[in-house]
Amino acid sequence: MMTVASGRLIVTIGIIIAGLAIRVDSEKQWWQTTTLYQIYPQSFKDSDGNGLGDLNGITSKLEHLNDMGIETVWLSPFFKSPEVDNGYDVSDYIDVNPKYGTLEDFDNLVARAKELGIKVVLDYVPNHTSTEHEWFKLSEARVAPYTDYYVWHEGILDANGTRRPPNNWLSVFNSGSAWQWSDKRQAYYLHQFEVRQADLNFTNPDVLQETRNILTFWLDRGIAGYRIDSAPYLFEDADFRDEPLSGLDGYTSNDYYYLKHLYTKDLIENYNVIQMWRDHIDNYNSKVNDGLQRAMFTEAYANISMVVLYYDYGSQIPFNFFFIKDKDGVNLDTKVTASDVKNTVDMWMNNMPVNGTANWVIGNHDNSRAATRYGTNRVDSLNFILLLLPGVMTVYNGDEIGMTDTYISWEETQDPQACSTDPDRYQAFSRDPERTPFQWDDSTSAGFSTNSTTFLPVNTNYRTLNLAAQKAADKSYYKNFQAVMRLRNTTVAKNGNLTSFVIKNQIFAFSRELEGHDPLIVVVNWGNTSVQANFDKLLFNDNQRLKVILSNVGSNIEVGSTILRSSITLAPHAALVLTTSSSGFLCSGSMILLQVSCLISVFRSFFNS
Ligand SMILES: *[C@@H]1O[C@H](CO)[C@@H](O)[C@H](O)[C@H]1NC(C)=O
Ligand SMILES: *[C@@H]1O[C@H](CO)[C@@H](O)[C@H](O)[C@H]1NC(C)=O
Ligand SMILES: *[C@@H]1O[C@H](CO)[C@@H](O)[C@H](O)[C@H]1NC(C)=O
Ligand SMILES: *[C@@H]1O[C@H](CO)[C@@H](O)[C@H](O)[C@H]1NC(C)=O
Ligand SMILES: *[C@@H]1O[C@H](CO)[C@@H](O)[C@H](O)[C@H]1NC(C)=O
Ligand SMILES: *[C@@H]1O[C@H](CO)[C@@H](O)[C@H](O)[C@H]1NC(C)=O
Ligand SMILES: *[C@@H]1O[C@H](CO)[C@@H](O)[C@H](O)[C@H]1NC(C)=O
Ligand SMILES: *[C@@H]1O[C@H](CO)[C@@H](O)[C@H](O)[C@H]1NC(C)=O
Ligand SMILES: CC(=O)N[C@H]1CO[C@H](CO)[C@@H](O)[C@@H]1O
Ligand SMILES: [Ca+2]
Ligand SMILES: [Ca+2]
Repeated sequence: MMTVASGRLIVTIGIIIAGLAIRVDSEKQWWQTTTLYQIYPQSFKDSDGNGLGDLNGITSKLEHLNDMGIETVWLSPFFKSPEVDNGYDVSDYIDVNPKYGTLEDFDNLVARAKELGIKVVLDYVPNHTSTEHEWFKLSEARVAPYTDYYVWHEGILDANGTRRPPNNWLSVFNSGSAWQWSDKRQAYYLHQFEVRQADLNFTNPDVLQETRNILTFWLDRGIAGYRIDSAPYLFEDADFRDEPLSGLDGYTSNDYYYLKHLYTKDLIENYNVIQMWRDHIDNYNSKVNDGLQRAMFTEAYANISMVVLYYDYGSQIPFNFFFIKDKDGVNLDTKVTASDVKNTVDMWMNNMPVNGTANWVIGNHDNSRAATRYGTNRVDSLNFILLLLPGVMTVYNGDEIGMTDTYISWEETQDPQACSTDPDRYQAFSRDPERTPFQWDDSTSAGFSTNSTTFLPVNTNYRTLNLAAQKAADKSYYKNFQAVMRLRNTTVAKNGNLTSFVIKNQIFAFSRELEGHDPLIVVVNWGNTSVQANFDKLLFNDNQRLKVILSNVGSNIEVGSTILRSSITLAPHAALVLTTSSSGFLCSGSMILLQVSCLISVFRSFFNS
């Protein structure tokens, strides 16, 4: 008996060692498998007690990324800006807003990130500058070469002598006309966003050269790539044609969605500029030739064909927002079904070009938090699914602990997109609820700041919902997040094929398989009733026993247990990650401690059998 057991044990350990040995580094580039962690500088960590997050605060917390297993950080804008739109109105692209620190602080951040093995990706906001930018002031004064840096138009003179804007274009921020009169220049300038965010003239070669200089400036300071903001809004119709009415209900004539944006969004010319920036970054890579492939991610809220088209114009990762808004622009929320989830995955996989890298986004600074939209009982489901699908995942700071939207009163509201509306409607437009301080622990201001007043209020749930509490708990969203990140760092998660199913209308399940590796299987009950199902049709080996690698918070299914594939009962909102091997994945953690606890569990299973 003892001899048989130890014989099996030696074989098992042999398999574990072989398993580790064949896990060679994949051929893929870092940007094809990375997890992008989005930090919103205002909200992450305040280092000097003024109630606002800053660069030194971020530097002081970079180890949190290591703790999560994340190797790429994307920083939202911290550039010089009068901050009418939280930094998305840049007045100097190559300097740091004193509110967030200095260029030296930025260099320290990059140096610390390098020590920790973290790549830094920056936000580039090309669609407009602040009207306080030097270029704008010079352009307004018609000083060469800045005269044509922006989209100027003298407007139309009516027979009775009144001047009006050249057309009916509306601002994205629901504040009416997208044109603003300048007395100084005696002309209108275009602002697709806030009135103090003037659109640049992208047909002007001098402007294009400026954009390349900006990219070079930060590449020289050690960054690994860019996330390009608002790609669809660069160009507008050269003939300034009026846009037709959208016919959508519930919008007044000042609201952006009152019109159908045929001439101000998604113009094909935008794509050529994206290609130009990609070429610029590639040239930079060739020139520096240090083995790092700097990359470009692009933001475009558009329909699937317009989004995947960015792949053909050099964007390595055009963000996939279809887990936020469906193809009709409607937010995905608690009402989502297993079929909706499968269709969302399939739509991307089927439309992406063959050389494309898939990617998934579940939250960001512009949308209600994932835990609020989908319900807090779906936090683990979303993380298991999205972190184990092929390709790149973007995680918005705070989503790793399941932070929820914060109620912000009309008086406290800061987002210009909401301030331009009224006390009855602002909540539908405000992006403040997802921008409140990160909840580190249960101390003053959730450990975000020593100041008890912060730029936006801390969510009142911070005493129980915070990182420290989730680290201390036996099981938590955060611990599951860490564990799924470890699984994500395996060859099968990076290179395995994908097969997905809807079972009994309410289960979404998929497998990732690769010859010579244990498969990964994700099973999620998307419904609110308990369900029993047979998983035989999941395409992988015919092993009848499945090992539970992860289960959702509150699950009655224990990690490490074995369940029968032919009959699995899933509680409402249950989420599991499974494999067919008896021990492989449980032993795949890179930390010695894990290996030890794993061997103990292997021992246990032998003495139990
Ligand atoms: C605390 O933060 C508020 C803004 O949130 C600021 O007005 C105040 O000056 C800060 N206090 C200190 C001591 O910096
Ligand atoms: C990923 O796994 C490799 C070994 O395969 C290890 O060297 C590396 O540290 C892991 N990365 C993370 C972020 O855990
Ligand atoms: C001038 O004429 C336009 C129509 O051409 C009209 O909309 C506008 O109200 C008129 N303005 C004045 C001051 O009469
Ligand atoms: C944009 O700049 C070009 C010159 O480079 C100029 O010909 C064109 O008129 C400008 N467009 C606008 C709308 O100002
Ligand atoms: C996507 O948008 C483009 C440009 O707005 C439009 O021409 C095209 O018909 C749309 N395609 C789909 C599938 O909606
Ligand atoms: C994919 O291939 C097409 C056609 O060869 C090319 O234009 C495009 O740049 C490639 N995409 C990426 C992301 O490299
Ligand atoms: C996925 O890979 C596994 C293992 O290599 C293979 O058995 C299976 O047929 C593949 N499935 C698909 C859909 O290609
Ligand atoms: C359960 O889901 C169904 C179908 O989506 C829905 O109609 C029902 O209201 C939900 N019940 C509860 C208690 O959430
Ligand atoms: C899609 C979108 O609106 N993106 C950004 C474009 O710029 C505005 C104004 O600066 C930002 O608020 C948006 O997030
Ligand atoms: Ca600060
Ligand atoms: Ca524009």
